[in-house]
Amino acid sequence: MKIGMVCYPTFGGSGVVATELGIALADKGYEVHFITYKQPVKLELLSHHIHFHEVVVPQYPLFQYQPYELALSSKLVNVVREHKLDLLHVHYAIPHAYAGYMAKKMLEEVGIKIPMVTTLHGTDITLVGNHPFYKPAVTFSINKSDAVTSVSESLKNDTLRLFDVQREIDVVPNFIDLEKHTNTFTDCQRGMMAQENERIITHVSNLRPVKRIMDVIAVFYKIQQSIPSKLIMVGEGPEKEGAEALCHKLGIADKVLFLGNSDEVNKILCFTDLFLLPSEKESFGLSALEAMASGVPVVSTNTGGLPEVNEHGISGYLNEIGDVEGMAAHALAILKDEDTLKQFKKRAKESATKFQTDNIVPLYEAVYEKALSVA
Ligand code: GMT
Repeated sequence: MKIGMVCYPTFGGSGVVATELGIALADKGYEVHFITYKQPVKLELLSHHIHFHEVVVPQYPLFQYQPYELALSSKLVNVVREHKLDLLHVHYAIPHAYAGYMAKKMLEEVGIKIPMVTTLHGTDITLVGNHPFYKPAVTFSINKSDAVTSVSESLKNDTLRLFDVQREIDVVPNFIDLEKHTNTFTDCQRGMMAQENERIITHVSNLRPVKRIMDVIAVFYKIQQSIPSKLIMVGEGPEKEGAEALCHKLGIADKVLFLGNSDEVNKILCFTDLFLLPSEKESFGLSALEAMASGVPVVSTNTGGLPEVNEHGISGYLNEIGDVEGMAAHALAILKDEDTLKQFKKRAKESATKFQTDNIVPLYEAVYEKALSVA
């Protein structure tokens, strides 16, 4: 089967999932064509099973906003025709499902029928897509997809609650290649980051307001009052400056390292003792799963799909949004002694196994079969 994969090529979770899915499908013999404006960050190896087609948007001074959807739908038409694709899989509804539907309609004009699968990732439903400016177009393109998947039960429920959706939604959770996250490094180079007696706490995200970055700093502030520790902040985003300022104000700037975007998150997780994710909204929490796969317990909020990933009292703990005291108390409960920490690390890894690639990719294959049969 030849699949056109449409996604955001940047560090966001939806692009990572699309890329990992494309790679896993190519390993199974599918021909996968990524169609996006830049080569996806995690797509290192192009092979005869993996192709990349760049969507170029020519700049024209008349346009205040350059029409990316138009360029994408035209590119989709051309790639589908040239490479005889069988199916389109678009990740993140805005504007990919809309552009995909336009491409489908244009292809119908020349006698080509191609099904479109839309995967909803989170903010395309809960934050951006729900805005009245976008809602009619998002509702329309979800309803016009031949199959729709969401990355958690919680996101499925949000979609049905917030949108007038007539389509069935299949839940296909995000997944992880456990081998990549198995600590094969003999030396995690922990010494580069912290003293022997210090615990290492990590947060990875796009540092947007929805991640509640100030709560990360506030929770860490309380942890370091009881246990010698360091905080590693990975990612770039609009909250970074404010978070750095807060660290200075609290007098903990020397204990917090802002590393920026990194494609070596696995190495950082290798020496991490605890992962913090105090998000306001999180449809799944791929970064929490990545931490768990590396044997790192997670203290997170109980929002959205997080309870489907982080098992309370097993892989870590869940707290109400904004409950800084509770998150700090749970972090200290995990970090208090070697034995407890060891138990949580072991169980975090075990909890991650149900999301391993081999368990989840067949669910997408079944969705593809279903879309092909209804289109
Ligand atoms: O975390 C983000 O804001 C990025 C966003 C994306 O679309 O790339 O993440 C969403 O999709 C991820 C992959 O499915 C999920 O793991 C994240 O929970 C989800 N983010 C939110 O719902 C805020």
